[in-house]
Amino acid sequence: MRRLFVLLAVAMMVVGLAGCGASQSGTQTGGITVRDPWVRAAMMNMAGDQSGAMGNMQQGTPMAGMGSDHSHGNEYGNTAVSAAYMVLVNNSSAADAIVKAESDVAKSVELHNVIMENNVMQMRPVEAIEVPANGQTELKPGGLHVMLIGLTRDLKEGDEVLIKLTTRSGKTIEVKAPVRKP
Ligand SMILES: [Cu+2]
Repeated sequence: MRRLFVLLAVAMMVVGLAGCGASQSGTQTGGITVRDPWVRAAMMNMAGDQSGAMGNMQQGTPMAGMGSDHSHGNEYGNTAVSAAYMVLVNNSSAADAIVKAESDVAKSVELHNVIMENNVMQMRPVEAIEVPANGQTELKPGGLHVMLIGLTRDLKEGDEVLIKLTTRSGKTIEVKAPVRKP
């Protein structure tokens, strides 16, 4: 009887160690993790609103808007837009990248960067957001961001937005990002 207990205890230790080893190698090859995600608060346009005032308001004032990714009302017209920001951390020794983003709060989700062209800040879709080996990439206002185009609901301060990221290495990362005012 006593021998059985000893055997059981040994068996459990072995299983425990094996489990531990498995999860350790899992994080080593795990690549990208996300830190400090947040989404810019924004309101949906009201259906049938002809004035465009709502559209302008959500761009945030003042419109001079250096540092705002969304000072280009013409590009998306009255389509309500927002953006998600975060720090992508790569703890592995292999470079990786985010190649796709999805969320149910927007009809379309794109990876964007902000560039200067003719002294005007403009957003451009990018195919991937690179994250160097053992390094990090910051998504922040005025730079790289996850663009949410055609909001399906209001994004109010305190809400939580679920964003699904896909890495080039084939992993899916689920991010819960709180909504904040910039
Ligand atoms: Cu953008």
